[in-house]
Amino acid sequence: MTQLIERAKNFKGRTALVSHGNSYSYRQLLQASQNIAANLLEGKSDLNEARIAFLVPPSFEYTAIQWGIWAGGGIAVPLCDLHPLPSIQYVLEDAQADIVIAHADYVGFLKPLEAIIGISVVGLESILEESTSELPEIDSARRAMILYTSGTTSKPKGVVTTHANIEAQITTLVNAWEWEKDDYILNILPLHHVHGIINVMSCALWSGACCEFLPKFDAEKVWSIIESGRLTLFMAVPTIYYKLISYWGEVLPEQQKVLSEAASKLRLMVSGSAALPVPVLEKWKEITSQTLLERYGMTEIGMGLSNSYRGQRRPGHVGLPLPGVEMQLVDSDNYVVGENEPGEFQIKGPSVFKEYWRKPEATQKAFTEDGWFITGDIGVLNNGLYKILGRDSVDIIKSGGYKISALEIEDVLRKHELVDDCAVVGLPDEEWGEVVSACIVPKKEELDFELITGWLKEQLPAYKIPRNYIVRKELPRNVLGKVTKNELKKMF
Ligand code: MCA
Ligand code: AMP
Repeated sequence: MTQLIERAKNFKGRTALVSHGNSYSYRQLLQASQNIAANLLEGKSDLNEARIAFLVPPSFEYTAIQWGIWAGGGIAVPLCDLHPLPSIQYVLEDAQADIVIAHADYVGFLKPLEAIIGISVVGLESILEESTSELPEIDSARRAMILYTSGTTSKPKGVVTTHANIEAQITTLVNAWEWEKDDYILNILPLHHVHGIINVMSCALWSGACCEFLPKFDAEKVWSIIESGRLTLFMAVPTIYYKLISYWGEVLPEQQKVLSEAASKLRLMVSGSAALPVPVLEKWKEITSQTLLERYGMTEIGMGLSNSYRGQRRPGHVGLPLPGVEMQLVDSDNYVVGENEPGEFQIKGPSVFKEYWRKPEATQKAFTEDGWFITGDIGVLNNGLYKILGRDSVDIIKSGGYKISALEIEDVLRKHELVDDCAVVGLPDEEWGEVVSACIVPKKEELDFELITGWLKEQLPAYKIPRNYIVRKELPRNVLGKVTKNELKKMF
């Protein structure tokens, strides 16, 4: 049994999750996950790290499936409900998953994959049926989860974490942010990324606290839950704070007072996944009296740096390494830099992932010879706290907290019959952080962007679709023929 599941036995009578208006105790969660494990095992003694994918919106059932896979010895591969079929197919094939568990809303959507890639689509109801089985002993060094994240290659890579990695990612946050069993958090984030899975849901469950799911972000609903007074903690990406501020700006002054008062009562509000613009931090403080705690993390490492829970939270900074996280900043020759000198973050510690799934070369390239994970993020130590300055690659875009590979979008766009060539960049944006933008060299004079957008939506999730287009006869290139993306950004 993994530690996270084992600990739940201490909290059996407490509420673990609130989902679709129903409350579920830790006892119910344990029971449901044991049924699922037994149904997955089908008489076998261990799933032996079989990849079990699942397409289930954030809910009690989502968590029970994750725990059921872990209890049976499998590797959990959560899928994104915003992704079109080709993106899902890519993940299922790459992960070599044998089965995909689907919420009723997605069974029909996934069914064609049974014929295309030979996977079995299993309905949620059947996997939840009562069943019993002996459960295997799970060594914490075993693989537990694969999350797909974009990088400097076109296609997303599967980041493999072990149970020990996940436990380290959880415990460092539980300690640093002083989680306790009476905490109550709202999850509005997708559950195929670390932010929602670890920082929100798993930290709550580790602590015996309660996590309520709101499967789709909606500013009005979030404010009304804040107003109810039941939350003690809230965590989100900067875009969400921006949207909450916009909503607050539109309500009547009496209502603003009520919302502000309610938000001021939470014990902690955290921002991360992308740079928190200082004006957003300041406006949030003005309307809620809360100084957002900004932290820095990555799918491959969990959380690395954090401003202090009790001490200083400096705007525009991400604080110091969390307990258990070793961090160094190095120059391009891999020498550690001094204070005020920019360098690249490298991270070591028990929270750092095991490998990219079936990509030994990419895994090797991601670490230095002495075992530091190379993040690709550039930062500086400024007056005792770290600040993120940017990334080493223009091909990585952060929009709404999602990490997006420009190369992936370019590869898809080039397949369109009207596109001769293209280049994709992220343009700065107050609300989204960056917005995906494309320069197209057309095959013919006329380009219909609506048509291209519609076509792209069949291949890529909405957050990867370009919002701005320009058309040029050729792309700006340097003497080596490489597209000069910083030049290109100025052309928009
Ligand atoms: C959606 N829209 C966008 C974008 N996304 N426009 C520009 N750029 C975008 N990125 C448009 C839609 O097309 C639509 O337009 C309108 O916005 C509303 O779309 P919808 O999907 O309803 O948006 P939303 O639900 O309001 O989404 C905003 C969101 C979401 C809640 C901020 O992006 C989100 O959940 N982000 C969090 C992602 C996350 O968890 N990242 C963590 C990974 P129209 O109305 O015209 O059709 S990073 C991580 O885990 C590391 C470890 C870390 O450090 O945390
Ligand atoms: P992901 O690959 O989706 O896990 O995204 C990780 C990336 O998000 C990091 O490598 C950073 O570039 C970015 N990131 C996360 N937190 C912050 C932050 N507080 N400030 C700036 N960038 C951040």
